[in-house]
Amino acid sequence: MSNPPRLIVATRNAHKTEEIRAILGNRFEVLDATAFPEFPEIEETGQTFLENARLKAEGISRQIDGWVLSDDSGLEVDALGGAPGVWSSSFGGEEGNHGKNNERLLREMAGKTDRGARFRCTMVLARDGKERANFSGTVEGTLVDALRGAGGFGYDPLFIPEGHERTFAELGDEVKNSLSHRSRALAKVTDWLEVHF
Ligand code: ITT
Repeated sequence: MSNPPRLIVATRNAHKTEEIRAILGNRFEVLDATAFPEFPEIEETGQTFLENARLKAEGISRQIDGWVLSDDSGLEVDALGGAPGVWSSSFGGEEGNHGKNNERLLREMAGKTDRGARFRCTMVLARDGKERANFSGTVEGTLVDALRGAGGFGYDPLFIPEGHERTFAELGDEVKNSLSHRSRALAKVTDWLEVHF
């Protein structure tokens, strides 16, 4: 049997890679920054998920040969006018500190009756420094007023997806990966790759 095709995920967030690996199963060999010492640091200077996803996919694929997939994602909260959005990973003041991010979200949502929110994920596929296609996926839901559950990452302990009563962190990986923003974007990626790979 031949080896599955390689997909290089333009991320340093191990949780994203784990989810992408779990969703794709054995259809692709999924690698990320940990497999490449030369993985460049990409500054996310974009104002939208798509701009940042482009910067990551094109930047990494300029340095590394093969199909590169980026994931720019975040939480949009209705009562906060769509914040934290593209700034989700540093909302609490420190890049990638999920505890501080959740503390700030709880603080800003205290007493708010509109609890609507969605996760959004935008993915870009690139090769040789150029975008080849982009995709996105969302999942609607509501925010709870205290952390619930130990699974997932980021804002998962505060987010109940539509049609459920438990947070992503309580529902666990299998349920999350069956309906998340990431899995919805990834379904479009795999459809595209089946035609173009
Ligand atoms: P890379 O840029 O290296 O991929 P990152 O974590 O900085 O990693 P983003 O800039 O896309 O990635 O920010 C994503 C943030 O959005 C992440 O840190 C979480 O705060 C939030 N987020 C995205 N997807 C999530 C999910 O499935 N569950 C919970 N929070 C999520």
